Amino acid sequence: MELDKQDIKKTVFSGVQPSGVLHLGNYLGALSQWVEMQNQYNCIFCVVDYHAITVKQEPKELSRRILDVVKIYLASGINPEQAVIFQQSDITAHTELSWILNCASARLADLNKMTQFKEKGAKKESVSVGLYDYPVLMAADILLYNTDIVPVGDDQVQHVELTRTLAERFNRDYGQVFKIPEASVRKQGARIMGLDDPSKKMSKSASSPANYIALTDSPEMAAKKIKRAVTDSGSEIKFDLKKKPAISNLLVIFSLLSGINISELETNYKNKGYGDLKNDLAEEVSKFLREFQIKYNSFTDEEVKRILKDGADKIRPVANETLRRVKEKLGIN
Ligand code: AQP
Repeated sequence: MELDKQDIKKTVFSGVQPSGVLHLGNYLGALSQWVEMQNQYNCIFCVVDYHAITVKQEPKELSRRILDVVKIYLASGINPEQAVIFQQSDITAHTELSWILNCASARLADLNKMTQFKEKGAKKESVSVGLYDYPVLMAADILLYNTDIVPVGDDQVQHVELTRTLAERFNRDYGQVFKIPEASVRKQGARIMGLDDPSKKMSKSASSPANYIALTDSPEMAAKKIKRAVTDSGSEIKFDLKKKPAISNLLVIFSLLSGINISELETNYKNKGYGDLKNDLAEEVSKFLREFQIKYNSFTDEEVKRILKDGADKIRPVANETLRRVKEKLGIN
């Protein structure tokens, strides 16, 4: 029987590093998109712990955070009955394929172009080789599962582009193995900016907690952070990324959480000031966090460990089969 094209679901793969507390940027830029996709696609969501160790982590904290990231996935609405959730280090094919891509596809010139390394590396006195090489591991993560779509925030688009380059180069030089994936970036929310500095993205490794709203911040703390967020000169509430980057960022967060589009928000705040916008947004964020955290706190560590084990057991054969085909092409199977 011939399969109808409609019946073949596309595969979606994405992940988050357990490198700190997840924030609204992670949720609005990535996780909320994953939730929408799980009904339509074959979804695989990973906790990318090997990426987190590219910078020094405190071991006890890291193992705690791995479980917490899964709880965040679940609280965001990812359903483990629909989507596979697993821990990267549970499947050895990731590091094996990464090494192979390092040798067979990746070039220093490719990695030298990665802007995220330049930004992250610049802040540190000593930089690990892993931090430099992490886009190749990310390519391995994606390519192992014959991924079609990679939902990410816009800071990761360059890494998905590199993944395409490495896959195309391997297919050309050794024979067809890899599917060529595409990044999927939200029109709105692809880059939520820091509350303390709208020229930098909201980031879990930001030096000041005033930069982000953590998904585990108390609603009261989050409200305070919104009220203290930097604003722009002038008083008009208008979406204008160039002239009003801070207010535009607050409007994007407000719009995504409330479902009210930005032009409607501009109209609603026509004769009002920044303080009014911040008060209402603080309330919206607090309401979101209250509901989110009830769900987050309802999952036990035992449940999470079972979900991770089941996820890895289910998906490991797909990764191993891709790796087998790669090794065969290289003559090392
Ligand atoms: N500010 C952001 N706006 C929109 N999307 C964002 N993402 C991250 N920050 C924003 C997206 O969230 C997903 C998971 O990111 P990650 O944990 O893999 O690492 P990252 O992109 O490096 O995120 P952070 O918060 O900046 O972490 P650190 O500080 O540890 O590097 C990705 O899809 C990302 O695009």
